[in-house]
Amino acid sequence: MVSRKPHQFCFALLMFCIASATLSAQSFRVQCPTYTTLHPNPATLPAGSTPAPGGVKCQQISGGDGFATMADGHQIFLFGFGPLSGLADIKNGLPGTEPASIFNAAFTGDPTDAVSNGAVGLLNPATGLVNPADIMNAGVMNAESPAPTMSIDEDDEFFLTLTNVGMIMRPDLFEQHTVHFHGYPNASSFFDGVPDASVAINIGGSFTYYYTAPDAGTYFWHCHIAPPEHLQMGMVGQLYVRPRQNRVATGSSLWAAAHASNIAHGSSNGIVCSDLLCTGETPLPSADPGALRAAASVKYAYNDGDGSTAYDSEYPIQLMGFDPNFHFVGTTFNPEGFADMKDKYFLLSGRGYPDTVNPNYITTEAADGVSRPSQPVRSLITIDKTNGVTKKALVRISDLSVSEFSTLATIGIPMQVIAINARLLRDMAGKNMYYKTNSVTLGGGESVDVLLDATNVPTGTYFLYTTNLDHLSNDAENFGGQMTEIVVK
Ligand SMILES: [Cu+2]
Repeated sequence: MVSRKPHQFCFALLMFCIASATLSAQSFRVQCPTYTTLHPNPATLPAGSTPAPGGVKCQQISGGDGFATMADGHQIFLFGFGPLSGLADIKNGLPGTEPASIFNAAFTGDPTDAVSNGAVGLLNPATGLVNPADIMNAGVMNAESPAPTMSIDEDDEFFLTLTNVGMIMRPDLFEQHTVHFHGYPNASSFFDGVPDASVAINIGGSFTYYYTAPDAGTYFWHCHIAPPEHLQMGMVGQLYVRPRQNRVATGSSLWAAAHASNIAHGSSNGIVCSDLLCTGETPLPSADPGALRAAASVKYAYNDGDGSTAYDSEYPIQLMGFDPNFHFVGTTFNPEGFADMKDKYFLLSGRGYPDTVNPNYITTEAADGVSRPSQPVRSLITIDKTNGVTKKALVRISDLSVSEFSTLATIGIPMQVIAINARLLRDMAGKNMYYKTNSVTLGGGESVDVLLDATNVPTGTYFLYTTNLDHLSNDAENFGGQMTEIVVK
């Protein structure tokens, strides 16, 4: 553990004064409408019309700083994002994205206990007004690694509010932050988070990003202010969109669901799909539609039309790394050499082995003496052959490392690659181009979806690990880094 220094308390006090002054000049707000033009109140629809598929989802995050604990016990300073809604789900390692009804119910309790999923400090859902004191109490030093996970379903509208609470350990910095959905089919650059072409969020301000969800897939997100610095310092998170095919009823085909969706969006024959919510191609009808829904527990990675991306459980895993020297100078007011950056902690979703298989969230005591959830995402993969229908696990691998390429490999369980960079591997004739391998290599800004199929695999514990052997370490120590376990039972 790093000992806490008296000067840290002085910084904290100074930052609090600055933050208070800033707060009086600006305002925090959230935006999470229950109904929208695309998702109107069903009670107001003309008789006989079908409600639009999907719904309104919301999430609020803080942009600020915090600490995380590495597998060797070292505390590392973060510029990062923390949860201001969905706290209970995030503490359980899940996405913090909630339907409007839950988000608008407002948060109850102590943020460090994370017992409810409502929006912190929300005073009035109609006006979006929040209590700034609640936001600061919850948001200061609550940065997590990775940043809060987001997950939406195709046809959803997503309202994401970023609130910049300032970096209390670095009161000399007046850092803006943004949210950039990498590789995402955004309707407008305004919500793309690239500051040169859009807006950036100042300390004491909030901004609500708006997204539709046209294409299922595994994406990821990060801050786009001084990317080498803010990404290295921890402002990276996971994002995925679940396909329409999950909503297909047993015994019916995705074709029928797409048909109904198109009718609901104004098509007279149910085939033309030209609005915002239907930019993806409609899959061909399956030869055996009933097989698409073997059980209610089965989900799909993509709109495959043939059930080939079905799985029982999913595990988002983000490849990333920290350079402790860079983080040290980042908290000690020294200049950072971007070109000298070299990761020494190699992480799966903010943790090095054996922390990757820790079934609990990991907390870190910050400079104010309060322990907060710091690394909530577990990477222990479990495939239950007894109760599973498909006996497959979907691993959504994304890479947001700033300095390294990484290879992830398995022994004993082949990986079937079904998609790269949120695109199903399928040729123009509709044939699957999936392939089996025992390793995938990703650079920063790439994602791969793989299915682990345990059908013919004996029960036991297997490993998902990097074959970059220097990445199997926690800084100086051996036996750590980018590795996790796959339990087949
Ligand atoms: Cu940032």
